[in-house]
Amino acid sequence: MSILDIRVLGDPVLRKPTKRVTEVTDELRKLIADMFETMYAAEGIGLAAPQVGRTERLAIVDVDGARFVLINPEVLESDGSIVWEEGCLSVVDFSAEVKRAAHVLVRAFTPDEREIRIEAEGLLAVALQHEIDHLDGKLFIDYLSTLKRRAAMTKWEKAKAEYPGFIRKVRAEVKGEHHHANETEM
Ligand code: K1U
Ligand code: ZN
Repeated sequence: MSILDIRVLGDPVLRKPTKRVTEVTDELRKLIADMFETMYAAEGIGLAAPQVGRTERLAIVDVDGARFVLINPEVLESDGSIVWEEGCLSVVDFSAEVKRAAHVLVRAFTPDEREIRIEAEGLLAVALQHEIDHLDGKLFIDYLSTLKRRAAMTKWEKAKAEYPGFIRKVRAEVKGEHHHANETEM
């Protein structure tokens, strides 16, 4: 398995609608395994294919051990509203409150091509909506007021120099590792 580079705000791939998956190939299974490794290394609870530069309608989530691979997911039903402080692995060092549906019913396919329906509330509902938005080229900052969005973009203008080519490198976390000043990083 490999840790993939994460694409950050400004990369056009994050704004492209994705293409439905028509066949689960070995290459797609490898992508799913790599996405899990990347998500865990980045300490996320979800990851969508465009975030690793891909155009398939595919995302993964793991909220408190509720782990799902979502192939061609769609929200079938939604109701109520909930406000949650969201972050995004592609919008580094920024979080904001977003209003979403409180309950969702999501339909998706698994890698063994079974149809699943996920009824969710709380953080799982928020994460599912966040990931499905990624597959439609939408980011959580799109929901912010003009003022808050401008503040986010101003912060990002300064930070983006750290991500040449809109690429965020994710390092594997090594257990028991300590960082010391003047130590050479390999
Ligand atoms: O798609 C992504 O960018 C992943 C994103 C999903 C998400 C988190 C919180 C609310 C909505 C969607 C993240 O995992 S960001 C990491 C993070 O902020 C977080 C990690 C653990 C618990 C809660 C949030
Ligand atoms: Zn995100």
